[in-house]
Amino acid sequence: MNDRQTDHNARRALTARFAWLPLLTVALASGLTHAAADVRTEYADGSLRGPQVYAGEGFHSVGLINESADAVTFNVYRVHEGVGLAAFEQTDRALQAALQTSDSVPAMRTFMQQADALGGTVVKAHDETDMFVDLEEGTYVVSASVGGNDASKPVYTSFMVTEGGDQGAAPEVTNAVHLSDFAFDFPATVAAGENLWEVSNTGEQPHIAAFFKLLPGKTTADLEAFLNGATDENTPPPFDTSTDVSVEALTPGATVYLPLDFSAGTWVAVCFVPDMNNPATAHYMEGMLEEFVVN
Ligand SMILES: [Cu+2]
Repeated sequence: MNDRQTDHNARRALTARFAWLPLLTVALASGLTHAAADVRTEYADGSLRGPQVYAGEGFHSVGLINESADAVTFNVYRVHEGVGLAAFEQTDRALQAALQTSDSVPAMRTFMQQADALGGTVVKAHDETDMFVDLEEGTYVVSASVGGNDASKPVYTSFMVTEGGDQGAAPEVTNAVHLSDFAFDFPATVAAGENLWEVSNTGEQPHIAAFFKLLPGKTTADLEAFLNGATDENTPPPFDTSTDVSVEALTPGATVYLPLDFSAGTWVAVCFVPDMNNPATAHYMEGMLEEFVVN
């Protein structure tokens, strides 16, 4: 990436996209009515609150509630047995810091030894996103980072999942996409509006999906040139910087059900995770960059 100042806000927005955990926004249609989520986590006044225990394995809704006036990035993690919460938070903070450097692979490997990343998203100010997670007995952590670009200082809450209660079934969806090494398989055309998506990581590395809506007349090649720093410093971003949609990190084998809201237009899905076997290369350079049309 180059350091040239194109448009400050656009650059700032773009910088946020280069970390694979603290990404972006799912722009949920406002005015949606939410059934109360099974597990409600709430960000307000700089801290994140949630239940300490949830009784119920299987698929359950995790409410990502943002009471603040800023966009907040939420991530959900399952912590491996024997890993303390303090150790996990230290590992996650170290990863967030490492993602801003050119060699984040050691921090990624440490993270993957300690926890699974189960997805997440950015929630707009004063909004809520409910995602469905396949809960198992064990310890879960939810993190929240303001603005998606202050990833070194997430706040956390954790809860234990115990047996009993409802055994949740997977929700029915009409949209599904797989994240593999190194490709997406989005349908060629997608219906506009908010839809629940089943997103699965079928690869052996962590993946994300950041979405860029191309401006009229711009192409995927224009986006690639911009992402690679190959465009002139006076060239504005070829995408709409006001419509952020993303799926946060999923570790191999993880599946999340997440509402995504695409407006009509041409979109490009991009994965910025560095190749763990080739750290100088991001997944999007190896095939995880795919265009699809929304109408
Ligand atoms: Cu990837």
